[in-house]
Amino acid sequence: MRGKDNLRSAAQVLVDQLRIHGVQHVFCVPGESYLAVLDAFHDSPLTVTVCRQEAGASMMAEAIGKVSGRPGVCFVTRGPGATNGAHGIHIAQQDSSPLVMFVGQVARDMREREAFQELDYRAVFGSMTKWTTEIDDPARVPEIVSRAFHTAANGRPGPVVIAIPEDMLVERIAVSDAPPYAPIETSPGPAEMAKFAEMLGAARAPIMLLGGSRWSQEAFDRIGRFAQRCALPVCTTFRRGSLFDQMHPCYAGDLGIGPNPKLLERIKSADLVIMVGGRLGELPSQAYTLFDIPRPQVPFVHVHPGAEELGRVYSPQLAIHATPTRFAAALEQLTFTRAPAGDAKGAHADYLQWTENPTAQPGGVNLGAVMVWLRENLPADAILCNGAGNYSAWIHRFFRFRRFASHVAPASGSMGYGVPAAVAMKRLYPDRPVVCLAGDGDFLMNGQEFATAVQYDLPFTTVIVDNGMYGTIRMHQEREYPGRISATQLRNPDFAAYARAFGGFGVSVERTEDFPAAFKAAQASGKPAIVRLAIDGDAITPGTTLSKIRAKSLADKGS
Ligand SMILES: Cc1ncc(C[n+]2csc(CCOP(=O)(O)OP(=O)(O)O)c2C)c(N)n1
Ligand SMILES: [Mg+2]
Repeated sequence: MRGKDNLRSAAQVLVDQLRIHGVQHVFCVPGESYLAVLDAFHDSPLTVTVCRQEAGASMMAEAIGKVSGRPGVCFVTRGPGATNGAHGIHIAQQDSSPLVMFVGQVARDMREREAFQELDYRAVFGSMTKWTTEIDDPARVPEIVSRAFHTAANGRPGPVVIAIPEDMLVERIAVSDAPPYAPIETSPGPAEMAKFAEMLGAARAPIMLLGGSRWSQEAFDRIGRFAQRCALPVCTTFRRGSLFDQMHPCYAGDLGIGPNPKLLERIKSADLVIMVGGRLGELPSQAYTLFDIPRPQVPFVHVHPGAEELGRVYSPQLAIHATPTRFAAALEQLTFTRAPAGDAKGAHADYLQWTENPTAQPGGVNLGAVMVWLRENLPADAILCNGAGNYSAWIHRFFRFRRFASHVAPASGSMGYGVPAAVAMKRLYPDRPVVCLAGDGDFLMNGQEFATAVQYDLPFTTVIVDNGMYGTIRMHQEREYPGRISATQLRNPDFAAYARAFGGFGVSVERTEDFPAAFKAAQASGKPAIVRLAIDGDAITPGTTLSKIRAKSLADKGS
């Protein structure tokens, strides 16, 4: 909007620029350091979600970037707002998600005095972002915002931080808008694809691993068709389960924490490993034990949109610098002189067997049975969000994702992600069912965003897996220091009452057979809801119990 002088404030230019770059949602916690932007929101068509803590705001923006491939946007105030917001920045970095975070900054003439809440953002965020900058000259707002969107979204996506001094924001200027940014796709060359066809045609036990970002529904469909054509087993890497239809006849399973031992055997005995989109980081590489570094013992093809990631840890026989979307498109054209012959059938049978039935668990509620009920009763377009904790092992093992981007969870292993991600998903897709799964520790890291869900009438259901502890760490404790419980016990609030106090629906479940009715009641309430599950602390993973881990460790240490 222009004033009487026919000029716009830098804040107005900035907000106009967001619209031009296709932004619909911004997430924020307000601050006096960027009042002029808040004012520009007033007249803009942007949908603003005001949050309760900046970690929630930055995670919501990251979740939008993760599922859409377009930069999510959040605004936080200087100093403490910025450091709270760091949480989403780190996730965007590790998960390769495009994110632009704007941070209010002290006035330009006060800088370097350690003015109120002043920070040097280039120093603070320098190692966590693709780019951190500060806008000194209002005339450069269009240029810098344009660069931020290109930088965040292209190559290997990631976070960008832009500090905006408060006096700069109110300056009135005549400046032209920059055009919308466009994602830059990199395609594999004919020589790389010919080599790929030759390697795949020669392989007798190939396997494809999917991960990273820069995917699309179309790429998801194309990889599915290609896998079928080549009988190629395909597995997904940690927290990327919805890059492939898990009931596809070629789906081999989830390569994350606690994978199917048969899947690990299959990968170890493969004669060709193809990693598409991801980095083969610590979790999918099973703490860097699966393959030799730098040259894997097995022919290795790495397809990645960031040239700097190719050869970073693993030196591939064939490096393909391409986005997964373009690589998937190129696969459709691929011809073979020798037909590939993978064991997709065997791989999928192993997957089905590993995930079919919940394992026996101590206590009244079997989380495996809950996951099986959810997979059988949620529609395919449902979105599942979660954070970190051992409870998520049951999701990875028993839930079956069927649609692209239907799982929104941090590959970075960050707790507190599920509720903000669910808020963002319900903002983005009001008509799709959204379910959040959270541990009791995990939930209370950003559980205050339940208030945001109530404020904007976002009816999603949060299932809280309440085992009264930071279970993951207790598990590690029992393995390393058996019987010496330290700082892992939790005394929890009444989570159902918490939901009601916020204006939502709350119910507590003590037995597996009561879960379906409780979940249905939560959904029927039409409100943000919490279904709290009382979980026996001994039920620590789908495969073993806490007491068995302790007993084994004591026996090992005694011997
Ligand atoms: C932000 C953050 N802080 C700490 C950790 C370390 N950590 C990983 S899992 C975990 C415990 C999770 O507890 P809970 O959510 O109750 O799930 P549970 O393991 O009990 O199922 C902790 C503290 C982390 N991953 N992220
Ligand atoms: Mg717990």
